[in-house]
Amino acid sequence: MSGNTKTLGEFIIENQASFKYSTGELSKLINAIRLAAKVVNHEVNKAGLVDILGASGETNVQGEDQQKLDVMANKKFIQTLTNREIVCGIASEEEDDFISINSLDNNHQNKYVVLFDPLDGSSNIDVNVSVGTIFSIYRRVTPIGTPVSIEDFLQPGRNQVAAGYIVYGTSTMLVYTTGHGVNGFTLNPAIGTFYLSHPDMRYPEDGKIYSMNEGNYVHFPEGVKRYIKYCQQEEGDRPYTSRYIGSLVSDFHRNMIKGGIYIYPKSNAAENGKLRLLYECNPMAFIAEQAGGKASDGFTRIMDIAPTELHQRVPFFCGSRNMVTKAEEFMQQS
Ligand code: P6P
Repeated sequence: MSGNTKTLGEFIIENQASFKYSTGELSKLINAIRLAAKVVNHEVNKAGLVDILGASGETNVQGEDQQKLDVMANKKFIQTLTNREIVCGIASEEEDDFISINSLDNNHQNKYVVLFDPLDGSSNIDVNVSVGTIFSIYRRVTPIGTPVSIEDFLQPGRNQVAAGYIVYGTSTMLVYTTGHGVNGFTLNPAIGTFYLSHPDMRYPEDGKIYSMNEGNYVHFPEGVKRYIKYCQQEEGDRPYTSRYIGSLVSDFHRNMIKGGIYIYPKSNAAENGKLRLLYECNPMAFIAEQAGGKASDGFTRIMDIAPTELHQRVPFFCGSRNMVTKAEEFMQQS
């Protein structure tokens, strides 16, 4: 990094005035996530060297085998967020229920709830493919001074005050928004500092990449099948290229840089799709929209969906605005 490249810490201070709530609070939140990201990054990068690979022998609320790194990442994010005197509640893909966090004065004065998927794409860990952390931040809606409750977590995505992801790839990046655009920071592991490497990230309006697990083709809704055939037709700038890493953060990140669409639809095997609304779809939708992209369930804007339960799943269409609109047209025909 050149000497004048801005660090994440400098960026937060420069921009905290634009955060519509107490300026210091955003810094504390992002700094907690920054610290946890560095620790998880260290563990992910050395996973092949120590016996941390493989399942921990436990399963999470989704019934999925928990990889040991999942468990470590979950604990690390909970620990760093708990220590910051700003969070009153945490929800995680790896926790059955939300966790209530009281303030040091025991008067429940903390104002924010954080929801996260600590290590998304964890099935890729053993094969050395990039994985990621996804986080979503809201202000509580129940009265300060009372314990946090489920209503504080079941807010529509449009209420988010911040959202982001960390992608542990060929380099480790932290990408986030507070509602004023999207900025990407790359970690210099030699000194443990994130530098502003991708200022004002924009989703190209069009793209030529479509990302989905076509192995489920026979189970897809007719509209998705028709959209896939549209992508494969010899016409104009088509056929498009199919790219699917099997790690949402990685597929999303590539598509935001190059242009593209990610689709995880419902199917006969997954009646609401696979991705979770609160800590995968909403934060990625916030980032996508802030970068000029689009995110829906094929019919309804993701961030307008009223959540009903902590781990609910929704179909997910996300990416370049014009590609998502075209896919929605096929969905609305069926
Ligand atoms: P499938 C990882 O488990 C994940 O939640 C996303 O990161 C990824 O895009 C998707 O599921 C992969 O699911 O069914 O294609 O293996």
